[in-house]
Amino acid sequence: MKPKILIIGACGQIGSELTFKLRSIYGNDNVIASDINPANLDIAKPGLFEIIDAQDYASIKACVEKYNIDTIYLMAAMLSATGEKFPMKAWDLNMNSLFHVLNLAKDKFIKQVFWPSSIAVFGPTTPSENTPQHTITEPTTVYGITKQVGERWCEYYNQKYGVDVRSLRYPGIISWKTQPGGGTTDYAVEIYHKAVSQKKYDCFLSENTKLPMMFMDDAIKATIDIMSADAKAIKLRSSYNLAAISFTPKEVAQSIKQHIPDFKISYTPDYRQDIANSWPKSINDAAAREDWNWKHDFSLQDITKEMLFQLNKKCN
Ligand code: AKB
Repeated sequence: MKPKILIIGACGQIGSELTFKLRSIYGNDNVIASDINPANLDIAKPGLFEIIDAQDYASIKACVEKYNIDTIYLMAAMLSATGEKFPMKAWDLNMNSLFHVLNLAKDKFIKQVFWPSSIAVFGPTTPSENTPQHTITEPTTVYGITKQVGERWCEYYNQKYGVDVRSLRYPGIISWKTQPGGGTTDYAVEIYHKAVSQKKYDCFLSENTKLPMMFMDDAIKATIDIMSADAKAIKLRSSYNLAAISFTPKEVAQSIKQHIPDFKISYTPDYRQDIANSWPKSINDAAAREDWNWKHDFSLQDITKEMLFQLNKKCN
């Protein structure tokens, strides 16, 4: 039986590509895209689209009933950099939306939930290389706090109420179709756009800031794999560490120079440097690899080649 899916925040960086992929697997009629902003409607076309504010329980529930939804992917969130500017808004959006969806599952309106966590659950006291699944999580950003607390609530709803919730700690995600917004890892997308349009980029992180990263295709594969895995295989109901590669701004600039030799990079670190400094450099995702056979495909070289190819095609 095919799931009947609602994606909340379907027009964001990950939501837009997830919508496209899920529709290609389950059909346009089985995947309802929703977003708070009607101006984003085009991103979700062709297919069913609803305007939903992730903080409005009544409108999520009405949509679930209208389409007999059994699965929700909650992709709406305020990310790390914007969250530092609007701490209470980040808290309200990230927590209220999670509770709405978990409560719909607890009350048996839906059967399954996907909720993204992040490497932002970690903080300066976490071991920063090969960060283990179970370790110190003392985040110093509001976004990280919402993700850390959210993980606890996911596990709680699973253990107390049997909610089938699944979650991944995404690293920085690199994509060419939709730009990210408000994150600390956004530089790793901007750099490719600027390389193609201006052959230069002023990076808001310093040259040796190493962070865990992943190509969008790998992130979508991981999301769909964890959601379609046998429930018994999903042993962690908080959130799984998920890794692909790690690199610094200098390393990504070098990989771009192999294709655009006159590309120039400069560095003007801003408030996002402190956030990046508090996050791990690399992640140990052995649990995901063991429990549901996670495996990434894209190296930095593969990502650079694909990003430059696709962005050049878009520009011409
Ligand atoms: C951010 O930079 O805030 C996000 C994340 C790592 O969760 N991309």
